[in-house]
Amino acid sequence: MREEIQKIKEDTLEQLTKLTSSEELQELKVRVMGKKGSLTSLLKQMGQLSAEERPKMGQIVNELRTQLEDAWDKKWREFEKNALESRLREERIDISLPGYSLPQGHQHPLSKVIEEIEDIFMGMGFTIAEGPEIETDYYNFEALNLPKDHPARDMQDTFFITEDILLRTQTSPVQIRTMEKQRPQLPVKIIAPGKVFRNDDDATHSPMFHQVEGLLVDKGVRMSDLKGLLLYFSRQMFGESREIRLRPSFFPFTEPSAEVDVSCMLCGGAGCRLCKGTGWIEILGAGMVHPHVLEMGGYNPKEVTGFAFGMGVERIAMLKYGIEDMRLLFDNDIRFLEQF
Ligand code: 2NL
Repeated sequence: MREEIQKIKEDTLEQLTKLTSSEELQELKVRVMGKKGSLTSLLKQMGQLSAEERPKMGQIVNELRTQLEDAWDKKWREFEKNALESRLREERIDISLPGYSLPQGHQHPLSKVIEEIEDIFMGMGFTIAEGPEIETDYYNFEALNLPKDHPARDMQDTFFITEDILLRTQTSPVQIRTMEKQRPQLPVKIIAPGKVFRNDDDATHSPMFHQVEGLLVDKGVRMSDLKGLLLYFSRQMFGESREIRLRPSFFPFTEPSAEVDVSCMLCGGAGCRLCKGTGWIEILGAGMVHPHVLEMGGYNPKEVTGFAFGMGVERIAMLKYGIEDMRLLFDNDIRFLEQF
């Protein structure tokens, strides 16, 4: 029996060196220690041994068992290690290889101009207000001092959805809504950027365009505050050496009202094709908020005053980037857009 044990040991250790996979190792274990394994059947014969041989043999078999178990544990770890290493080798990534470069997009020139305007006014403590593009007659006209029979309500220009619901023709309704919401708090200091809609469409008009309006309501706000703010804005937007001038004008929602020109950014005021020889370019409309409009917003015109202004973003973008045809801003031609 001792010889048989010795043989099992030698055979097993010998076969162990020839194994190439953990599956083969598992098979070998079954062949030796499984139910019908060589060592198992040997153990079954132990009953035939004499009482004094039995414990000795038991000890030998146990030692062998421990020895074999250690051996294949070692082999098992070796296979695991090899498997891991070959996986690491196969899945290796060359991180020094440059990635595929994707074409980089960027903001639309109109978005850039809107953000630039927002940044300038936020720098002066204004917050940004937004509101619906579909409005009621009340917020778009009535509250802005344009009653139903008012001649400045050009019905041809407004997209009506029903008799009372329309696409906003300016962003002023946002400002009325903001006043309503935050009264009686002071100051109201907001800009309202966004899409507006008018029913005309030709080389110089688009049915959808963008506006930024501004509103400041507080105690003691004066026309000179408006003028100083617009001069600062013009210089930030078009260059430090710009000057502005205000020409008397009319808007139903401001009194007095003015149209604001900036000295020509192309010729500096000498006169050129862009400013049509005048040296000045109109950039926005503004004025002191009409007392009736303050009232509609929930403020007492005897206690507070305010100024407001409005500008067309497409026009500002065209002036800033020297774009001659507004339709280019809406065509989405990549050859045009790439230039910004
Ligand atoms: C222009 C002129 C302007 C306003 C917009 C305004 C808003 C409120 C009250 C008073 Cl809530 N006024 N907005 C004032 C003056 C001019 O826009 O030519 N825009 C392109």
